[in-house]
Amino acid sequence: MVFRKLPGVSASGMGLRLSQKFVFLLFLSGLVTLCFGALFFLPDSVRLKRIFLSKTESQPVTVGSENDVREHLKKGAKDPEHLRGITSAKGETSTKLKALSRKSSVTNEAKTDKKVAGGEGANTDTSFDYNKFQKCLLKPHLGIEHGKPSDPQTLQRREKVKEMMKFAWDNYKSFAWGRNELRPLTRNGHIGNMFGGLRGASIVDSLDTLYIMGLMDEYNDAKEWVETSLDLNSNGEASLFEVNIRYVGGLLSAYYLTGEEMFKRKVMVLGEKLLPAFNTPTGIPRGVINLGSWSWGWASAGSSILAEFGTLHLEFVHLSELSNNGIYTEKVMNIRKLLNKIEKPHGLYPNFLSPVSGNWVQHHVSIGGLGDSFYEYLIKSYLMSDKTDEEAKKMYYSALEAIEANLVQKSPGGLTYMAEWRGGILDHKMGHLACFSGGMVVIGADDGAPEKRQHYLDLAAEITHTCHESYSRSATKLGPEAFRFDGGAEATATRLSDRYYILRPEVIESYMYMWRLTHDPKYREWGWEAVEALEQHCRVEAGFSGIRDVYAQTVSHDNMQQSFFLSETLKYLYLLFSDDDLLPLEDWVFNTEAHPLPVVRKSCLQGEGGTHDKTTSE
Ligand code: DMJ
Repeated sequence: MVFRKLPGVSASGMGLRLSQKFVFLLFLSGLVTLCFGALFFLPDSVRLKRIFLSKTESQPVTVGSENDVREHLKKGAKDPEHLRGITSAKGETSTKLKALSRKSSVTNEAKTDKKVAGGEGANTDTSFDYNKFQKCLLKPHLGIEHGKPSDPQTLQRREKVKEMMKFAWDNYKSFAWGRNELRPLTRNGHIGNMFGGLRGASIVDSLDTLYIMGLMDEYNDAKEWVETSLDLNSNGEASLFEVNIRYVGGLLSAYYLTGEEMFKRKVMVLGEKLLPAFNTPTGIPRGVINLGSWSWGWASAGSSILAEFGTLHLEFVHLSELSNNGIYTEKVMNIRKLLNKIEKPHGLYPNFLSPVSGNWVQHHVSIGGLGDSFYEYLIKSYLMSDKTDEEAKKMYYSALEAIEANLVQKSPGGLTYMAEWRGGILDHKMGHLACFSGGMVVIGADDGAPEKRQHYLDLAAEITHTCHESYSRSATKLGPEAFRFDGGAEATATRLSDRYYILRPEVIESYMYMWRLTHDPKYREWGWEAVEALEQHCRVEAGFSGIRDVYAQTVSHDNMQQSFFLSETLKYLYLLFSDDDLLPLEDWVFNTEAHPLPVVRKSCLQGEGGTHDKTTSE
């Protein structure tokens, strides 16, 4: 910059007066601060940013199931937030928590580094009283005779589902043991990049399913592998969401069902490794976390996904329960605090939020992928709190009201569906993932306004019916990844890329809840149709595989037995054909990967405890 000599200004001292020098210096320092601040908003790929804001992690991994919509991260979602100024919503709590979690994580890593296969013995408070917990349940968790149905046809169907689980498991064990998932056509294992080096996703996801089905030899093999071979000292980039719902959820539920202390120790170690993800200016966690090294990570300003940071609450509350350390609950309550405070377009929650500024990044709203389990966790947080979490309840019913006002549609053929919303414009499409919402609406039907109870039951039934139609209108009787209601389509996929089925559970999940809450036999029939279709089209010689086109008469397999098939699809089918006293809904909520977590009865747990021995079937 060139400074010209101004008339009347002394040439001495670079030609500037003291006050002018001061203004100039002020201007200069402002400029430097601005430039430095702007670095945070540059894309991660810009060299300058890497030089000045070096961090320990590398590029984000792809998250979500292989074909999951969360794949948008892989495509590098454009982040308009980069262009905005920082309006940090970070409150006092998150600053305090940042300091706390930094300390605890470092300490834990130092401890776990010295240990083998899982680093047991990390920050675990062993004071959790498992016997007392059991006494606080209202009913025995496995019911009378493990929920065995009295009617022979239902029993036979349940046995069939158990056989499917054993077949899926045995093949995983033979060809992919210790890997994350089975590739049934090539008979080998798949590791993928969602779990940051963690292995055995199918084992951890299967523990509770094997246990409730009474497949005890298989359960014991799974338990032994977790004990001896589940190495939590991995060092890769993982999806916080996927690790939480599958590993944390799977281990928590294995502990609560069996009382095996080893599961608790493992989950405590893993829980601590997730805490650094929350070290962002807002406390909204980033989607990707390096499990191996503690890092700030927040210089990476990509947006966080509603369904990911909104799907931690159930597991984190239980991590606090078991460790007697409030940090986990504080982390998720901080997320909720921000979501409550932020303005919501038409009362809706968009799918992307900047963890740096705490602002929405795009106005895309969906009950399917990217949004789905956030809504699920609101109502389940309320139910899991023994109906004491009034804030979750309020958020859930207001969100549902906004969804009904803006997204729920009726097709010309009379099918109710939940469209997607893009800045006020409706996309008349429903994803398979959105089909969980029949189950969600029905479990919340009783606790809304009394005059709305019947309305919610009807809405849940209509959505479940629509999702069933998406199955029955295909050649295979399995549903596509997404189906549309425009251009003459009614619950069918119009794009080639939406025609696949990857063994997803959501439609069957809604059948299970609808059955439990209405006992309308059609839900069991619909579930059985799905079993027959799975057997006919997805069962191959060495396991189960997804298919590429549900409308094709001759199927083409995708060579992947997803871990959620064992954890969710088969578990929900088994429950559908069991009596209601197997994992009664009064005592258990299922996380979004179908891992049962118990209702937290604070007053009972802190008081004398329940009076009944719930350890054995009554
Ligand atoms: C599962 O991992 C979970 O249900 C998740 O919430 C959504 N996607 C898969 C199953 O489709």
